[in-house]
This record gives sequence, C-alpha cells and structure tokens, in this order.
Amino acid sequence: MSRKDLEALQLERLKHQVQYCMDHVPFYHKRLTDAGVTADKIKSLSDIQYIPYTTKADIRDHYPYGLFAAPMKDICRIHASSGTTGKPTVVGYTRNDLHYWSDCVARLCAAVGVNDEDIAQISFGYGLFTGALGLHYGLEKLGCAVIPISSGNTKKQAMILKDFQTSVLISTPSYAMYMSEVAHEMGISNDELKLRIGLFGSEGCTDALRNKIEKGFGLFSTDNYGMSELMGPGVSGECVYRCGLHFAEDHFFPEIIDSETGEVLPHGEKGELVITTLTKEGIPLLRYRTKDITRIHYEPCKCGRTHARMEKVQGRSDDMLKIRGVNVFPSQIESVMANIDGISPHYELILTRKNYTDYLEVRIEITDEHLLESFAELETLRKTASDKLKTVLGIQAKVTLVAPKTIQRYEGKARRIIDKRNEAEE
Ligand code: DLL
Repeated sequence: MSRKDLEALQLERLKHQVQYCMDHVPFYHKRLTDAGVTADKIKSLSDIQYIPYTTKADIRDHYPYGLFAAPMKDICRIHASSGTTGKPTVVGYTRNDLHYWSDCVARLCAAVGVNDEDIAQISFGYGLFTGALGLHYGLEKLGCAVIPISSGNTKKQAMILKDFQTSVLISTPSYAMYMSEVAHEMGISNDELKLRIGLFGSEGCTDALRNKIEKGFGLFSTDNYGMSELMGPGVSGECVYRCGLHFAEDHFFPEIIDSETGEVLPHGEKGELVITTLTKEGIPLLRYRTKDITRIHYEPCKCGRTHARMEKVQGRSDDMLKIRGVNVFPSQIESVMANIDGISPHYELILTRKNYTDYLEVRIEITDEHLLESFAELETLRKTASDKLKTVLGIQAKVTLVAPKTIQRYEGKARRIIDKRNEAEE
C-alpha cells in the first residue's frame, strides 16, 4: 500500500477506534471528554496529539477487566503479563482480535520466508504469556506444521529439533543460544538438522549474540517485537534485509515521544515508543506508552514494504527487566519483601547469564543480627522469601540473606540492579 493510502486507512481507523473507546470504555469516555477530544474533531493523523497518553498504571488501576471494551460474551481469549505490582496486566481478545493477531504474526513469519512446508518448533512458554500462542496461530495460518513443545527440558528440545526435522525455531534469542550448545554437547551436528530460520523475540539481542546463534545452528534469524498490552508478538518484525522491524501499521499507529516531557519527537529521533491500536476490540489502547526506547524510519525499505521500521529496542525508560523472557519489576520484589517479617527494605538484584540463561539473585538484608546464629531460622526465612518471590515473579530467584547494614546505601537514587548479563555474553 502506498504511504498515502496507508495513512488514509490509519486515519479512518483511528477515528473509529476513538469513537469505539468513547462508546464502550468509561475510562476513555472521561479521559477524552476531559481533553475535549471527539472522533469528529480528528481531521488528520497529527490530531492524535490531543489524545492523552495511556499507561500501564491505567490498566493496573482497572484490574482485571475495567478497560475491556467488548462484553465478556465476545471475549474468547485472555492473556496477562507482569504488572509493576504483584497484579498482572490483563488483556482480552475478541474473535476479530485473534484473527488480526494471527494475520500480523503470519506476516512477520512470511517476511523471512516461512511457508507451508515448514515445521515450526515453538519453544516459548505456553500459558498467560502471549509469545507461544501468538506465534502458534500465526504459523498455523501460514500452513506450517507446528510443534507446541513450550520452553524448558532443553535436551528434549534438541532431540525433537533433530528427530522431527524442525526447520523454524521460535524462542527468545538467549534460549536459542543455549539450545544450540546443548544440541552440540549431545553430539548433534548441524548436518543432521534441517533448521533454516529462527524467529526470535521478546527480549533484546545484540548482533554478537545473533551471529553466534546463526553460526551455532546454521540458520538465518529475524527479530520480532510486541507486548501483551498491545496484542503480543506481531506488532513489528524484521524482513530479510534486517534494517529495522516493520510495524503492522494498518493495526498500530506508532509515535516517538520524549519520555521526560511527553513531547512528540520529529520522525527519525530517538525516544519512547507510543502505540495506538487501530483495530482492537477487546482492549483498545489510545497512545499507550510502551517505555521502550527506539527510533522510527519511514523511508521505503529495500524489500518493497511501505510500513515504517523501528530500530531494535535500545532499552527502556523504566526499570523493567526481562529475565528468561519474563517481565520483572523491582517494585514487585519490594512488595514481596515488605510483607515478610525479619527482612529489611534493603536489597540488591544481581543478574547474571550462564549458558545463555539468565539468573537472578536477590540479596536481602535481615533485620535481626541474632538470626545469623540459627541456621534453621535463617533457612526458614530464606525459603519463605524464595517461595513468595516465585509466586509473584513466576520465575525462580536465588535468595541470599545477608547481615544487617551490609548492603550499600545511596544518598541519591539507589542502584539496586547489578546487571552482569552482557559481560558474559560478548
Ligand atoms: O514479550 C511479546 C512477544 C512475545 C514479543 C514473543 C515477541 C515475541 P511482554 O511479555 O508483554 O510481551 O513483554 C513486552 O518485552 O515492552 C519490550 O521491553 C520487550 N520486548 C519484546 N520484544 C522485544 C524485542 C512480549 N524483539 C516487552 N527486542 C516489551 C527487545 C523486546 N525487547
């Protein structure tokens, strides 16, 4: 589609989405009314600037279904991701949403040459996480044979890669790297594999890691981006030229803003990605602040696609961490610890990477020095903290209890996160 036609379509869909939000979501009715915005007043795409931003806190404040625009009888799928507190961010899909979702995913798979002859192994975790089911339906739509193996049990993954003659691997880049090492340790050589394409996403990937994975498995890979609030995977993905991730711009309208001031930045500048959904029915979002930092390019791509391209995500404007594909906020850890007697509010998070797998160690100060004399009591406290963290975060963290006043204090902003993952990777 030419940019002109695409923008005309976006404008028509934007107006419709604004009206739909106004009519079906009391939160948006108030927000838009307070801001003096109506669908009729939107005459051009730049009029989007009059719509207030939506944040993760808005979704959390309406937990679980308060921002849903469709009645529950029309919702046919629910997913969720971690919120900044213990409560997840919940999203719902209508049948049309699922249809468009699989379309967007099928698109990014087709952009790298996946077709109906392929056998696709989905090594994302199936469940509330959008990654596995999102890719699953997109790949099925293309006619691939899908292997829904889920994540974990890496030796079995390697065996299936070989025995089932998997040609497309879907996972986080770090898990793909680990899998290739395990496969080689098991004596599986690339000649015995039929792998040709890797579709990696859900976390960042340096060029160095990408090269290693491609060499390790002898495949060609692309990066794809998304987030559960917006749909899941399918928001953007690379084509074979790998010069940015093409947005599904007929479904998502992207903007880049200054994350401090909220000001919209001119094309090509780096800042926080803000997305407005254009066709969502379950939970439409107007100007959603993703917190992801990137830049958007609008020039035509060598592949011929007219859809704008975002650069690889260069970081986040908040402190969300992606650990083994799972979103973790330090505030979730704080809220767990605040409810355990004997533990002080001082902590440190140490992130390391071994065998391309992320590990989280939570170092926590105890409040009573005397506890150090009782191994049994200390162990009970450690186990309590560890179990509660597992429940809230959804991943296992190593808990280390340390003596009172041993964790560094800061006069300014505390630096509680020690991320050593990239040191190990290069
Ligand atoms: O990670 C959706 C997804 C699944 C995308 C599978 C691609 C493949 P969430 O769990 O809600 O959704 O996490 C969203 O993950 O705001 C980014 O910070 C980060 N992220 C996602 N994809 C990429 C990527 C899914 N390709 C958050 N590169 C986002 C870097 C990514 N970061």
